[in-house]
Amino acid sequence: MRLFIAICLSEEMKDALRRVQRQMESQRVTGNFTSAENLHLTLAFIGEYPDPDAVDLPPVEPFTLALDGFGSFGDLWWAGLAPCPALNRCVAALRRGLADSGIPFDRKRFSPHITLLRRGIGRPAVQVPPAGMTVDHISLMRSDRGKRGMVYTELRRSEPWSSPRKQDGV
Ligand code: 2AM
Repeated sequence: MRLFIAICLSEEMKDALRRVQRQMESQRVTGNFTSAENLHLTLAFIGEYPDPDAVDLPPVEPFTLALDGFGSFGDLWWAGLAPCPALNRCVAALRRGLADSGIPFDRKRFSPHITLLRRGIGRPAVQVPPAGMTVDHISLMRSDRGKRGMVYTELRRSEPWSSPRKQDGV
């Protein structure tokens, strides 16, 4: 089973990202655009792993994410996020938990991005509309190759956050 951990995006965020994709299309940029249902923010990529139940998803103290910026890694084009220390803390806690439980994951430095286009041809110049969302959980996702591209399925969510005293079992 191919697994990763992600933040699933709100409809408002997806609408804003679809608008960015439409700007790219109107500039005759081509490639594999991520479908609206597949837009997500990856926090940790596990890859092939047989036991999804072993993956611990730490509760997330709610925080706000906001779209900010646009760029590319080679021919992969992405929308970025405003700097967010709470997001970085969430990813650090998640990755620490994975490491402690011996679950392998891609240890490349976290570089928050939402992939909009893969194998892009052209040089888009776009405006990313303002959009934001509150994040109160993270999701364990399964990735399968479907007939029309990748299919991402949410397997499980982190438990809701409760106050630190409760988290410590006090
Ligand atoms: P990407 O958007 O930059 O391609 C499912 O494959 C998700 O995991 C994608 O969002 C992908 O990121 C991300 N991912 C991170 N590391 C990966 C890796 N080594 N191989 C495949 N996908 C990876």
